[in-house]
Order: sequence, then C-alpha cells, then structure tokens
Amino acid sequence: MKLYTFTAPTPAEALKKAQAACGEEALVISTREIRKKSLTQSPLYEVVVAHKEAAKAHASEPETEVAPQKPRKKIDFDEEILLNISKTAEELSRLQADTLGNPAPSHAATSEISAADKTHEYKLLKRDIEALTDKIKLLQTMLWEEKKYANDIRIPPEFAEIYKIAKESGMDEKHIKAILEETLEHMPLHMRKSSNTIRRYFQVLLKKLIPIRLEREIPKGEQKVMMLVGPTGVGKTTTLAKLAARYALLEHRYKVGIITLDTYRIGAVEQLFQYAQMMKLPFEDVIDTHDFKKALANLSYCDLILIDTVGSSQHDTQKLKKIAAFLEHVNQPIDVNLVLSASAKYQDLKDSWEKFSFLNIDTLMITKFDETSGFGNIFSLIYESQKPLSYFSTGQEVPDDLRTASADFFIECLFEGFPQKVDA
Ligand SMILES: Nc1nc2c(ncn2[C@@H]2O[C@H](COP(=O)(O)OP(=O)(O)OP(=O)(O)O)[C@@H](O)[C@H]2O)c(=O)[nH]1
Ligand SMILES: [Mg+2]
Repeated sequence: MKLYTFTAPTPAEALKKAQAACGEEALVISTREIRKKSLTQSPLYEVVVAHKEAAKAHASEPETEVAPQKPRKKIDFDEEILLNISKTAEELSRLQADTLGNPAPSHAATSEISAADKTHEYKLLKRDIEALTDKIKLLQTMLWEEKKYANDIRIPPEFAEIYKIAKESGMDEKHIKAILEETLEHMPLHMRKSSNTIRRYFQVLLKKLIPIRLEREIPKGEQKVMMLVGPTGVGKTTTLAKLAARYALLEHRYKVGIITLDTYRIGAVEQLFQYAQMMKLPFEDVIDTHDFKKALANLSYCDLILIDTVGSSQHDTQKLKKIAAFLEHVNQPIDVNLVLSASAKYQDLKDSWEKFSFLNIDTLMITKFDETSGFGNIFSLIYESQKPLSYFSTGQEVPDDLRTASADFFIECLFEGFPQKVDA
C-alpha cells in the first residue's frame, strides 16, 4: 500500500484527480487546506490517498509518494486508514459547511465565481460526501470484528456490513469465507459502490444457494407416504399435525391417515391421537415392523400417510437403527423428512445431520422460526448438506403456524429476522 498526494483548488477536484489516477477504490487518508484563498490566488487543497499500485502514469500532476514512517504490521496500517477516512469525511463535511455557511465574500476576486460554478461545486462535494459517508458506515461496522479473520482473507471495506450480518446470524466461518471469496472474484466492480447494492447482491446470491422442494399435487391414484424424523423435542409431532390439517382440510382435500411409531415415550401416542380425533383422521400406532406393514395396509385407501417417529438424540444409535429397520421392512417408497429446530446451534444441527443422514433424508423441515434471531446456522446446514427445504414451522399454533418453504422468506429472515406477530 502506497500513499499519494493530489492538490487542487477544491477538495472535490483534488479527490477527482486522485480517483482518476488511482481508481475508485483508492482509500482517502486525509484532506486539508494547504493554502488560504487570497486576493491573487485561489485556495489549494491536498488529498492523500492510499492505493495498492497507483497508476502513476495516469496521474495528471506529479504526486509526492509518502513512505510510511516505519514498517508496521499490515493490519495496524489498515486500521489507521479506516480511522483516517472517518476523519477525512469529518473534514470534508466541515469544509462543505464552511462553504455553505460563508456565501460569497464581497471582495472582487470571489465575486468572479459564478453562481453556476458554486452549484456545480456544491453538487460535486455532496456526491463525494455521500460516497464517503457510505464508506464510513461500512468501515465503522468493520472495526468491531476479529482482525484475525479479516486479515486471513482481506475483506474490502464495502463488504464489512455483509460480513457482520453473516457472522452474527451464526453462519459458519468457513462458509462465510467461501462465499465472500467467490463474490470478491465475480462481483462486477460497479456494484461495489454502495452498501445497499452489495446487500442486494448478497441476498440474491444466497437465495440461489437455498434449494427448495415445492409442494406438489399427489397424482390421482397414487399414494404418498411421508415420515418425520429428528432429534427430541424439535416439533415433529406438532408439525405432522399441521401437515395433516393442511393436506386434509385446508389447502387440499386428500384422504390423510396418520401412523405413529412413537410408542416409546409416555403420552406420545395420546398427543397425536388427540389431533387425529379432532380432525377425524384414521390413526394407527405401531410397535414393531410387522405392525407397520399392517398399518400401511389398513391405510392403503389414503392419498397421504403421515408417519411420526420417536425423537432420537443423535447419540442414540439404537433408536436410529430401529427407525431404519421400519424403513427397510417395507417396499413402498417413503419420503423421509428431517425435522430440525432453527434455534439449535450450527454444530448441533451438523451433528444431527451426520447421524440422521444414513436414513436417506429427502428434505429438511425447519421449526421454531419464532424462537431465534439468527438463521445463519440453518443456512450453513443447507450449504453443507445440500438438502432441499420443504416446510417451515413458525410457532406452536396447530394448524396455522406452518408455511411451505421459500428461499425468499428464508433470506428475509436471515437478513431482517423473523417477522414476529404483533399482538392485536
Ligand atoms: N415456538 C415454537 N414452538 C414449537 C414449534 N413447533 C413445535 N413447538 C413446540 O415444541 C414442543 C415440542 O413439540 P413436539 O411436536 O412434541 O416435538 P417432538 O419433536 O414431537 O418431540 P418428541 O416426540 O419428544 O421428540 C411443543 O411445546 C411444541 O408446541 C415452533 O415452530 N415454534
Ligand atoms: Mg413427538
């Protein structure tokens, strides 16, 4: 990184010269007035910019190269640049305020500056200040984070806000790094100019990384069997009840049957049986693989069969093997859906995924959207597992708090948080 100095009668012109010589991404270190306006001379302003490899050949006037006083660690130098940019913006704002606050002095020399010139200069200053304010916003955001990571891959200041959002959402560092690296390589330069454009670019990019399995009609004469598996207490039974209502009573009018394999936990059968009774849906509870075959046969007239399973900790291999045995025992294709809570840590989600994936998971159903503020953990799981999302559970209310998965909604939650219901 080298420093270059540019001078001109106005800060805006000096900045323009700097950008022409060093490019738009040159970082402004300082701006100051080095010569006061007099009767015979116009004022002179100096802008010092830092740039990796400034294109000296294009500079419109000779620049002074200012060598850093002593060798420092790169990150210290960068920090100094960040702070200096804030100072520069302050200076620019002050200069602008001075200009606006002291309209044309009455002496002859200044009266030569036409009103049109002043308007033009004001517009230039305003534009530059807006650009700097945007940079400062991003840079201030960047000052909070771990320097080690920032130093590892150099995050340009324009990406600081997006880095912060991703980090605070609980997204895995490895994934943030991979996505940032890709983006830095491919994002068109003109899009890097404002934090809003970068934010929009990221939203679109992340959306494209979210696979969704859309809800489809069940073809006439066919039967669909869906099984919900997952860790304890994530909301399998509640989600299954919501799905039953959706398919039998709300969005569709299918014949729906319910089977539970969860005869292990006290009260589990009762919990689901009550939902089935309320919705007047056929219900079968199953203890072993033989029963399972019989239950499927009993419900053969149904368009959709929903199967609830016992919650298994990812460390409980016995229970997981038992679920696998049920799946292997029937010839019928069964759609296996892993239910996971959005409020779990990424590491726990990853452990669950690793333990359950041998069941040949078809989709992920994500619950408890209303109980978390960060969705980066789920994003990372999707990124890692490449499994599509099918349904989101957004609260405890059966059947209302269920929605079909959508990348738009998911990314909205990732960036803005889950839109909590407002009590009437
Ligand atoms: N806040 C919130 N709570 C939920 C959601 N889904 C389920 N719950 C609650 O989570 C608790 C557990 O739900 P269950 O449906 O019994 O969970 P499960 O996975 O079947 O639990 P086990 O069968 O014991 O493994 C209940 O109190 C549900 O009301 C959700 O989307 N948001
Ligand atoms: Mg349950």
